[in-house]
Amino acid sequence: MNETAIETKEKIRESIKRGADYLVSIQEENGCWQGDYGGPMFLLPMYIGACYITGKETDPREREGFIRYFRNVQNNDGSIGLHAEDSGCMFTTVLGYAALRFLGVGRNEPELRNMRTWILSNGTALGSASWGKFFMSLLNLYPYEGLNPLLPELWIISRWMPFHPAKLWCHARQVYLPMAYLYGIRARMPENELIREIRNDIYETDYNTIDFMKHRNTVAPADNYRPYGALLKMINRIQLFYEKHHIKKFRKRSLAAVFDHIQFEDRVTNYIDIGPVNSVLNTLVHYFVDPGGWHFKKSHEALRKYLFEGHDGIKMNGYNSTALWDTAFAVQSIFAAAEPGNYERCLRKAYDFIRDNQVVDDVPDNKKYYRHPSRGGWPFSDRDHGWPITDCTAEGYKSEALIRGTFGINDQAPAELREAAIKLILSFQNSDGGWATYEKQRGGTWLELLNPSNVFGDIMIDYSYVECTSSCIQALARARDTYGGGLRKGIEKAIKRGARFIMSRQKPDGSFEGSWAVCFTYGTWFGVWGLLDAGVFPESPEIQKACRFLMEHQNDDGGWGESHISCKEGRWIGHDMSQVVNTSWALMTLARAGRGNSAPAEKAARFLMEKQMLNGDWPRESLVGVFNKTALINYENYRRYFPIWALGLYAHTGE
Ligand code: LAN
Repeated sequence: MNETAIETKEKIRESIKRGADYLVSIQEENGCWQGDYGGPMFLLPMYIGACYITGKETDPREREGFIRYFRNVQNNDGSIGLHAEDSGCMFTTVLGYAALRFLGVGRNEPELRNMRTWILSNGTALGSASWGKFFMSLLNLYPYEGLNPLLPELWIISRWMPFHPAKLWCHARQVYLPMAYLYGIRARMPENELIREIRNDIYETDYNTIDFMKHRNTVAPADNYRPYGALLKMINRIQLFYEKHHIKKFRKRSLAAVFDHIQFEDRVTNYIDIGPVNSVLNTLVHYFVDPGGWHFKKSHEALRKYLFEGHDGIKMNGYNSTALWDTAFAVQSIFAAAEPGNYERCLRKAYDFIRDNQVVDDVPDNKKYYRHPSRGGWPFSDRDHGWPITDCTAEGYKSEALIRGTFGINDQAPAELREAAIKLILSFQNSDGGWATYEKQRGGTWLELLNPSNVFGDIMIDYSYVECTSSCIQALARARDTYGGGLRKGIEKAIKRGARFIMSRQKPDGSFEGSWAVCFTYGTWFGVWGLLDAGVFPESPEIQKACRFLMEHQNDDGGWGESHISCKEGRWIGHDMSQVVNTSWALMTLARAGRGNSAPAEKAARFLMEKQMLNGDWPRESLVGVFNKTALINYENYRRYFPIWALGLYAHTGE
């Protein structure tokens, strides 16, 4: 080894140590890592709107934090985007405007003036995406006749109908559930002076003269990522006809069934609910049913768990936390990069957190409430939330196994629970060989034609994803040798089918499109690692092609950078700057695919080291998390563990 090579090795070791030390320093008392999960800009206005409707005062410090957040995220033209880095969106700008007024910001403050100008010059609140219109109806800023129906009756039709809610992606199902209830009872707050004033501000003409019926399908261009199709329009006309003539007895029964499902979801998630949107809406359901009641009180308390003070103000996070996901990756990065013995205390604590947050029971009556079994799974956040996810289960399993194996931990956690995790993963595999997120794919892909959200793509059913499939393969590959007999055979078969699914998703240019982060560097990382763990050789054409794709997109500075528009458009679109996280994924891929000694890998490692700050952290750059094609979300810790993971793999290449 020549002198510069030795020097570089030393530098990498030093950089990894600083990075790992920093990462360890921000581990929480209970052993987890977690961080800011803001980004989507429709959440905080919904929270503030819910407080306004229910008469819950916000405390002054919090109010300052909320206002600071909006000010930091607002665009120069006055608008607010669907997410923090997006250009203007009517849905979020109108709800943001109302929220700021509820918080007491004066009508004549410059940021509100700018917002009004933007709203009026972009087609007014009439063009808001459907969830915006729905929320405006609750706030009495938009009348119910201007909405397409959200029938509660759908919840009591035969389970075998191809559009039964049980077939939907659980997030869509759980959002449209309380919406159906609130629609069914036409829930809305009473009109008051401020509401009348806001109405005046967000429409061009007098509120009482607008024919809202005619605007059911009006969508501002900025909100129209998935335009209403002909089939959906026709179905909406049928629903409207039904709504006009609906039978009262039937409605009553439907509402009772819907309410039962809502209460179930609250009960099994400790009122946290699967996500922020249904958490807000379920809270409102309880308020309208019984404003002084226990359920409202518990719901509102749980809602506050979503609030988070970040660098830019106080926001509503996209989940109750990122704890399990962050902890699983932080652990794996430390293993890849450092001598685990040096971090034993930290890793043992992480182990306790992971073990204590595995889901140990199925929810009661799971079939009745359309829930897949849960026992053995891991959630994205914690056990209180309790909805297991395929890839979180896989990453939880992998990270737990690493720590347990290394330190010979022999605690109370029964081996049977680990086996349950593997069996659960097997039970989640789809017929196409891939894995979806929370459930197996249930409905047909045609249901996407009925996507009524305007702003999101791919929300109607749970699809197989390269990322989820790869994580599951990785966990199964790790578990394989532990078991014999039928289970082992099942694992082997599942891995093969999973690998075939991943191959089927490779694009002609060698890349894999990611769905849960930006975008092709993320997808390609998962695609390649999944194939490698399934036993595909690094020399195979699939892996070689994927590496070539990455190398073709490397920037001169050694880094990679992708714009979030890649996710919207499904093709590579470069960022104007290389990004630490994209670069880490690319380097992680190359290093494991046998390219760790290549010049591109070396340049990438240099790029990462140069970007590192003195305290061992890396600078905050563009948001990289994404969901449903259009919405960015912040993974605060990605820039902390992925670089050390990448540098670690790079440093150990050829050892
Ligand atoms: C998440 C968070 C975690 C994420 C990963 C585990 C990282 C991913 O690999 C699979 C998908 C999943 C589970 C995921 C799906 C979409 C979620 C739930 C979110 C991005 C967090 C918030 C988002 C949810 C849909 C937000 C509410 C908006 C709707 C359109 C319902």
